[in-house]
Amino acid sequence: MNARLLEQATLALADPEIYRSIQGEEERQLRNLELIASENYVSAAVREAAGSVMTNKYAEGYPGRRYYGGCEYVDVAETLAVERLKTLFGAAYANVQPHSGAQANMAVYFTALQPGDTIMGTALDHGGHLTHGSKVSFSGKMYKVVTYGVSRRNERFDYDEIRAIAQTHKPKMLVTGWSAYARIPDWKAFADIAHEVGASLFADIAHVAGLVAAGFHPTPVGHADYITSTTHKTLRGPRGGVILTDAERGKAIAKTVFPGLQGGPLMHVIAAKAVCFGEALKPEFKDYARQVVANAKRLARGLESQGWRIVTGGTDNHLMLVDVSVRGLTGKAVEEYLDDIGITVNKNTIPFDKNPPAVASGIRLGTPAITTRGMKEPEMDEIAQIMGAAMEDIGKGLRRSTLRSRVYELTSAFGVP
Ligand code: DSN
Repeated sequence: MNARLLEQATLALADPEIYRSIQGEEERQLRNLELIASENYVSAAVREAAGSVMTNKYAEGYPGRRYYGGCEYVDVAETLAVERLKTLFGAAYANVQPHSGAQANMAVYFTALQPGDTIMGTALDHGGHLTHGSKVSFSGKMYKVVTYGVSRRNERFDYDEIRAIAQTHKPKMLVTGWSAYARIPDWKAFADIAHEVGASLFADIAHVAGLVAAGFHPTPVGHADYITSTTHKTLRGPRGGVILTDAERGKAIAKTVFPGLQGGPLMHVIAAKAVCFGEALKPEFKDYARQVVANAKRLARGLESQGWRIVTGGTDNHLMLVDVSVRGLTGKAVEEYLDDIGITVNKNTIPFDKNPPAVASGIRLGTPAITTRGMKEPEMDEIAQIMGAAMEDIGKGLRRSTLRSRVYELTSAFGVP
């Protein structure tokens, strides 16, 4: 019996309810078309490291400076993770301990700001993230928040508008990086604006990190003072966060992460992050990232050719926002219909949305997961056709079973790692 089957058999006997829930999720991931822009499928090697015995080990501190004995092997894993990450992005300092992207962002704020300072981040409905100053997040509770968004003219950033807001409010930090912005940002323009008003520039590249690492998206390294990312989106690693900065700021970041915010690092996740960074350094990862972007462009064109409006008119990265309000639909209704035929997406507000987030006028689509399965341009055309037909069928429900079969036919032809 191979190791995976043996492990599954052990869990099935020890805890059949959890075993069944994991089996169900595994089947869902195989059967469904995963178009959530922030999700991906990790390799078996990443999964193995994340499920390894390193979960048993306490290792408060940093390699060579731990508060526990027996850290010689976890030190190897963390050092490899740090060095590979520095190489991947060309950064002087890397911290791989944050448990999540939100905690990485918190560490940046706690390092660079005092409570009550002003931060300037993108509004949530313009592609920002909760931790960039939303009032329901710690970031909106602890700091004064000024928001900026995209221009009404073309739904893209207008650097003169952003500069004017920064000059009026003089934030201590300009927050960039987006969960739903499909265009290339001008990192130098953001850095100039921030530095002109005495702010530091923070770039949260969680979404595009894999594309940046592979050279298919401009890097904020050299422009931003602090950079954070998650490791599980386009980077295709385990769930977690990382921070990049220069050597001087790195000393303060290290203290904020531990002991400031966290206790023991998740060494099994750090080992899996190291595996992910090793994979991202290989030439095959460039091919993957190139195809992610090509697939997104093709899918956007396919939907557009059927009369659906893509916010900003297309995409330069791995995601797109489809404005479904042009045909009187809501993001919520589209998400529900697509879920029912095996296509997983999320409803998403679009810039200047008239609907609240729980209803939304758009859906967000991304190609990282389906590209990992090996899908290419012909499959993007088929997905666009299926989605177009599905959205036409909302409120009628005449084509559900045919469309479900077409989705199943597609996913049956492409395995998952
Ligand atoms: N929740 C993530 C996303 O879906 O974009 C951002 O952290």
